[in-house]
Amino acid sequence: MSFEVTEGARAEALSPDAAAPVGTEAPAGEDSERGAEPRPEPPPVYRGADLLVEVLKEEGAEMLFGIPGGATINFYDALYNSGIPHVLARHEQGAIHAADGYARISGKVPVVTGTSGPGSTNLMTGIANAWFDSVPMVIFAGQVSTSVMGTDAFQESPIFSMTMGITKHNYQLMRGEDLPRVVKESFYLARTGRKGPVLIELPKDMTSNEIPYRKPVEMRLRAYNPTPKIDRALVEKVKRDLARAKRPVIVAGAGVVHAGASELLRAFAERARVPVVHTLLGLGTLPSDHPLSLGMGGMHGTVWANMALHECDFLLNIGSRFDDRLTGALEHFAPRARIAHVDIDEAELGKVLDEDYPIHGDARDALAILLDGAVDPSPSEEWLAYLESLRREYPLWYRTDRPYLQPQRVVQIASDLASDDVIVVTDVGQHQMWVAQFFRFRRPGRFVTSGGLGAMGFGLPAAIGAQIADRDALVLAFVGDGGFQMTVEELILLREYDLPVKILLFNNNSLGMVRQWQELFYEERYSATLFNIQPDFMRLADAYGIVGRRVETEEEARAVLEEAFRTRAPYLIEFVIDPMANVLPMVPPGNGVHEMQGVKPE
Ligand SMILES: Cc1ncc(C[n+]2csc(CCOP(=O)(O)OP(=O)(O)O)c2C)c(N)n1
Repeated sequence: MSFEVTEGARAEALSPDAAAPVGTEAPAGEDSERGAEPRPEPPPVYRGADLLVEVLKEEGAEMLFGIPGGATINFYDALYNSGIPHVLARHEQGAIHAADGYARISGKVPVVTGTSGPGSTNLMTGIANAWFDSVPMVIFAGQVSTSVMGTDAFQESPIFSMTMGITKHNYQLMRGEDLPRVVKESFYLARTGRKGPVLIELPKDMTSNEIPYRKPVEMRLRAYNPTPKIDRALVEKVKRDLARAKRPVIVAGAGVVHAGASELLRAFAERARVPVVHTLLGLGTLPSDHPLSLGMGGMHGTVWANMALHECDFLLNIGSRFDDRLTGALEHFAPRARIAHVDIDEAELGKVLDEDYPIHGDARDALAILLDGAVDPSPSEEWLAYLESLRREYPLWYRTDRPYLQPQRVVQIASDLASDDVIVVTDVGQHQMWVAQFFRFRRPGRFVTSGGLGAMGFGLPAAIGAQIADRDALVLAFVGDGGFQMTVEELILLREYDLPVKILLFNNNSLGMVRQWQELFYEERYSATLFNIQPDFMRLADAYGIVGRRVETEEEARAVLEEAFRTRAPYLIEFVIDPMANVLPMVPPGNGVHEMQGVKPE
């Protein structure tokens, strides 16, 4: 049998209504034919794979990403008529990063599948990525049948133990009757409390065996409390003490985005007159041009954000986990401040710092209490004026003395031309930091980047997932020439699913971020960071059937971006940038955040 997939044909297939409903009528129970005494109805019996699909539908699973194989073939067979759309990636890493981008933009829980052995191990980076950045997803890792598990059977890998440290929870499904409960618990765990990836190891016989299905009773997970009751008195104390502080600052992290609390954050910051430092994943929680937004803090933060962290006398951290990229050397971090920390995950409290006000709870609940009643503005006008003076004296800058296209300028132009609904995705490296520094974020939850893990190869597939989640948005994928080549195979999905992602490829012919460290801290010993030979990216675009443009000047940059933004087609735009451009300012490793270098042009 052969079939043809026309361009964009699968885009339609991505709509949940496109396919026929699943035909999973349970076989009639044998007992029903005897018909004598009235007995309780026996539960319907399903093939495991059909039951799995049934439960996925009950959970509202709307999107699957993956690649099939022997261990998951029954599952895929059951999916055939299920109506649940499936994105066929070209590498499992691509599938899971796409699911990650989809989850961040849609707010839903995608499903990811990989077959046993290599299919599952290929998912590992994406699982760790979702874990670090608290992204919800349910992962089915195929496994060999229970009868041969532990014998090093073909394509067996110990995925359950391998993923123990990088999942919110994981299950090894060994009994068919547990399947519905385990799947339902997985969705529940993934989407509640601190969100995250939940993995189910799925031996092949779990999908081929017949399984009776009794609807699981209500979710009862001992020792799991996803909605902690916040300590109101403590939050009110924070409010009082913050109002008395002379140099207060708020740190806004991803927890604000996850809680959908950006509006509340903004209202509170404005009423209390407190400036806000953003973590990388907290960018956008206030618009970048809001007068109280200090931009990003930390290793590549702004001077005024970092000095605010260093000189504050009261620091209210909402939904950030005090990552070392934010804090710099801990002994210098906010040395004179009383510190309040709101986190949905109790394990984060006291993990890095001994906080004065550890508050276990949701960012939204905390901000609602802070906003309740009158909010006294803190006496911080002098403090705000001081930070403003730093902003004027040490603005973000880039070199203008070199005959090359400066990447920061490209980010600025793209930011200026973009519409407000823009979704910004990045890969990992220098370009990621240039975007964090120079892009003007307008709305919360529209910045998709690999924060905690820093996984190169994330950008392109995550942009694919983001565009699937919001088909009308302008999606920009900023990638470096190194990371782009790690998941470049997913380019074909742009055409297959009709996704008009604009890829902004920053070509500096190097693994730029590592090269920068070698330049600054290893006496310019460029060990294995310079690319001697590169593919022809324009021919690559051609091979994948998307528009390719090569750009070397600012004028070309503007013209090509204008063209790309008004065209509903995927673009690969290669910016040939200054190979020696660096991300500055920089807090050298081991320093406090106030000890930055490169704060001004030399
Ligand atoms: C999978 C992976 N391998 C290695 C690294 C280490 N690393 C961090 S940034 C970077 C360089 C990235 O180069 P490129 O993608 O070209 O982006 P640029 O820094 O030049 O913007 C490397 C190798 C990483 N973060 N992830």
